[in-house]
Amino acid sequence: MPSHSRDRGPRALLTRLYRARFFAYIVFLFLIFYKLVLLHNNLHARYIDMSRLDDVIAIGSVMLISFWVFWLPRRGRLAALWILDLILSFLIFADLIYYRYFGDFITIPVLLQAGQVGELGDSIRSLIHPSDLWLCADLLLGLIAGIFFGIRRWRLRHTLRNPLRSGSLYTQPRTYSYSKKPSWGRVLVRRLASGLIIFILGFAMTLGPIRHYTKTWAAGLFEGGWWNISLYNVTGLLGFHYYDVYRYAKEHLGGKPELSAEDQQELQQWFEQAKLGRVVSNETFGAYRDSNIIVVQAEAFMNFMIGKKIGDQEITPNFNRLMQESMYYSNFYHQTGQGRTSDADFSSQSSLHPLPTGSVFVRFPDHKYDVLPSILKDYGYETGAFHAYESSFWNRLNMYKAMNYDHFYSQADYKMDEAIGWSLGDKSFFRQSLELMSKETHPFYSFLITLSSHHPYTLPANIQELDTGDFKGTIFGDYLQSVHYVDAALGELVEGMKQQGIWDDTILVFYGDHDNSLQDKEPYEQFLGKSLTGLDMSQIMNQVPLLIHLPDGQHAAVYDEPAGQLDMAPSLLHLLGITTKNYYMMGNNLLSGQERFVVLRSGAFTDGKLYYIPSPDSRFDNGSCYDLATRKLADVEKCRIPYEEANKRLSISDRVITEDLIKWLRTKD
Ligand code: GP9
Ligand code: MN
Repeated sequence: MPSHSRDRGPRALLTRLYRARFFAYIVFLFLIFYKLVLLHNNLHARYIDMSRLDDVIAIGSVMLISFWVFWLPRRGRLAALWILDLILSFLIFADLIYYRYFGDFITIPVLLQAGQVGELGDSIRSLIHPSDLWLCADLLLGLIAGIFFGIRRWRLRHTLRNPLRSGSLYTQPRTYSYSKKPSWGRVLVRRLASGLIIFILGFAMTLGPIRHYTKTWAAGLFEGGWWNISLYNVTGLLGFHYYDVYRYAKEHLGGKPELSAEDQQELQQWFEQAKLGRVVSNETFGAYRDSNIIVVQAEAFMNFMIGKKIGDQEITPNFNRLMQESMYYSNFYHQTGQGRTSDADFSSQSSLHPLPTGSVFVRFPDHKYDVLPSILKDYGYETGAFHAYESSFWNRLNMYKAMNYDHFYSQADYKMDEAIGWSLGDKSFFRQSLELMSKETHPFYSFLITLSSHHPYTLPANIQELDTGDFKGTIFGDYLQSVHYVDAALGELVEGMKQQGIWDDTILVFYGDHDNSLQDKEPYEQFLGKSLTGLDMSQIMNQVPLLIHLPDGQHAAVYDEPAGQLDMAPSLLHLLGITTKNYYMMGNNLLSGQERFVVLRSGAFTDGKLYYIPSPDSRFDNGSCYDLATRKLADVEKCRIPYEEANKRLSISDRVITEDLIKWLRTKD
């Protein structure tokens, strides 16, 4: 036994704690748990409260990742705990920042596209709050303590070795009884056993409650996997990351899952049924055969400010004017997930849902899809994608090749004569894109992706033309300012098309890719001058505008029925007279006159009468089922049948993408 009898006072206490086997470990557990709670309280996720069982999962999951430190000698163990603390704190911090922007957690596929983080520099800086510094306070203390004990140890050794020179003869009595030092064998067994016990405890504390959840209210959650927030609600943050690693490994390292005969039949039946509603021959079918098509996918361009004014200035005067001679879909939804811009692109071109995690562009660019550019190329179109940014972003270079575009004009093809935000301003981007298009043969299909209204929405002062009034100096004001600029660029694009003589034989499509990531309700209430319900906010954040201008300005009207990004490809093909009966698409044909059902990636859906918002705990009956006629909550049972259809669609789409099923389905045609 060490003879501590003479050691009293805070220094001695510190030394004893330092030597105690479990003390540092318990402090470590407590710190990481505290940080997980800190993160959780910062999420402001609706419905999610941390219960006692969630606390057990959180502590258990920390034990699962740290049990092995007991296999190390004491100093190694302390160093390992500090390093683990560093890594986990960084993970929590990264998740926090990511959540503030995307409302989601980082996953392996997202990390695979992490090359993009550099470009998000300004956005990231604006998302860090000073209070986040608490996440690293203990690391600093740990470092100071490490240095303190290091120096102390060095001095003690020095003194023991050289008592006279150090002049500290009386330090010698601070001795320990080394004679009773336990044998190596015993030390080893003790270390192994401690680690093992922590592992078993951690395992039981993590998986026990999760198993309980999945046997009760979270049944089917892991099979569906359509929303990471629901998973987090069950597994906690670390559990979510373990599961994400497992899911990724299973998907990419294991063999392809076998499609059962039953699944095959269900899949084929679903697509057959979808065809019946989509493939119709009416007066609009082929009415614009061989027209050129220009599709503009506008960055973070939402629907709530369409037709609205600030002071006496319209936010989107050009869009509003164009609306008079176009088909405007006032209840059009973006259906994106983590893949943001690339998801909007994927869904609009392929008429499939994006994936619950990561971007299809990054994860499965090599799989087979029935996409607009490839189909139109088969029908004699010259096809091009235009985006004045790095060609590798969102893995576009690879994906666009796979989508069969004839050209992909990226940053290197543009003259940087109007620097805004990440790249070239949209006005110059449109002007130069029109020049590039003028070299193409007719008919052509051009897909343009804008960038000037990207988060954090700061425009150079000399091009700010909107007086944002009370919103001046806020990010919401900057957002309005930037969409006002994009709207002006749209006006110039229309003028440019007229000057180039293509206005009368080109279908112009304009839609927003996704929301602006500004989730605080207050500025929307202030801007719209009314208080907003959960339903209002959900629609605001999920609706983007869709405008289709036909060459002769026909069918101009406001269309209120719901629609979504998946509907673009089948609708355009219909107008061109290209049947979609041989394609595997899941969206609606907006011109078929059929009732429409729109499913969002979160599992929310609407048929125009009902609007369902899922609960993060993924329990159907905890979701909110709204009656759109009264805009009041209805009996959730009213949403049950469409809820099942929505989940079926999402899971069919996921299987088609991840298992490369279009290739297989073709062999059955
Ligand atoms: C960059 C642009 C932005 O190329 O597509 O992507 P986002 O951050 O909106 O997904
Ligand atoms: Mn985007």
